[in-house]
Amino acid sequence: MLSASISEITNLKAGQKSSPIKLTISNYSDIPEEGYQLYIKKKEIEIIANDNAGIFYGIQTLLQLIQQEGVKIPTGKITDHPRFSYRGSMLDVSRHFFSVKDVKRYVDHLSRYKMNMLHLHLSDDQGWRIEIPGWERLTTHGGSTEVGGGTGGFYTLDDYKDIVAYANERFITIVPEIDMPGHTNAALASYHELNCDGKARELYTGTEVGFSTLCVDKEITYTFVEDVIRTITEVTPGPYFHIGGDESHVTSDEDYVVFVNRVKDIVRKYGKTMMGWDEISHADIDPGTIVQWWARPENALRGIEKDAKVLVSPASRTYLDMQYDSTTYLGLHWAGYVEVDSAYLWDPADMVQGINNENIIGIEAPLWTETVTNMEELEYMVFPRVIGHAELGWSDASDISWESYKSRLISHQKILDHYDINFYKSPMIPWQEGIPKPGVKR
Ligand code: TNX
Repeated sequence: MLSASISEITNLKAGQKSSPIKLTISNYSDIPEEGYQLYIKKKEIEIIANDNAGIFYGIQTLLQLIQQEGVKIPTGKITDHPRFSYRGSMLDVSRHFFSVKDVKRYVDHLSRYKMNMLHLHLSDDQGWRIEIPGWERLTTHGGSTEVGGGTGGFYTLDDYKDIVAYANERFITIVPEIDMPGHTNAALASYHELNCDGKARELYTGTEVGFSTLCVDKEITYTFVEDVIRTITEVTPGPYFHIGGDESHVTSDEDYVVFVNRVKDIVRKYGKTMMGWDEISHADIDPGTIVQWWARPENALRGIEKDAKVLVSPASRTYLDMQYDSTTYLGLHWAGYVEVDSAYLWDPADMVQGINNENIIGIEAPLWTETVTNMEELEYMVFPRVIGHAELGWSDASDISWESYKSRLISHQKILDHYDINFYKSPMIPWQEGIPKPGVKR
């Protein structure tokens, strides 16, 4: 359960008396959920917490200290806990498919920064990426391509369970998304009966958005949606199911509300909390629904009026597919350029009047993959920005400081190099050249 490298360092189990590293879970009234206290003494290190997650995060901190400082680390006490309960990233595996191995590597990256949610965008116009028994063509046909015309791919239910279990061991919850009623061309190409005109669409490998919709008037649509939601929720232990709901430009406003209202009942029937992009606040959403604010703050505010919680993902700050500057060789810039400072230097609860700490469940940084085709490119767009997003999710606003962050990023370079993570060497950060990798002899 705990990361391999720390068990190599300690080679001891929690509770073992003779260990110089003690891990203790008990009822500590002064430690909040997922929090921990780390005591570094001369001859002993102790981590205490109320839950496994807290111990895990204490270990991540200890590991970072050792990786940055070497085995001689300063003595002291660290008291730490997260600001928000939802700290995550999204990976679009539809526009370009990413293998189970790639997703696990991404999970590893996120877990080191104490993120606890990975949202998988499992379907879009360009590809359907998860097996649904009874609807095989979704994957055999709808999963057979991707942006640019590559061969795509999909996860079997066993693959998906494997990802869920791997993430769970690192205290990361998988949030599955099936985007609907728009962004559904891959499904509409696979089953003609899902189209209002009964005609199957062609597979799509371009990057336009907003041209597809499920047929809101047909009962088969809801049979389909229910099969999909039942199948996926059965293999998803986490509390959420994300229904997408963005950019349904060819669904009428009336149809959109009818559709989301019906899907809402299905999600509830299978015991999950519904999440969706901010447009879903137009529907009669239940209290506690999670509205993911990406574009329109007025949609998030409408959600709050309906007692929804807001997941903060404004494109201009959190979109990992936005270019760093005009010279970035990957990515898009419709929401502007997002350099390392603008990804980090903001407060989720101080962006829009009326979207306050108590309305916010957390922050998520999405990576859309229209232009991102492999792990190396993924890491280049994600790092170092996601480190800043992780800090915004974890630390109080009063602890956010650009000067301190900059110097901490420099010391993180060692860690990024150690794990062979490709990252953008922003000119804003005075990176150190040619640091030898730990363990590599010259
Ligand atoms: C908008 S963000 C989209 C995605 C695109 C992304 C590209 C959102 C809910 N919809 O379909 O991939 O922009 O940046």
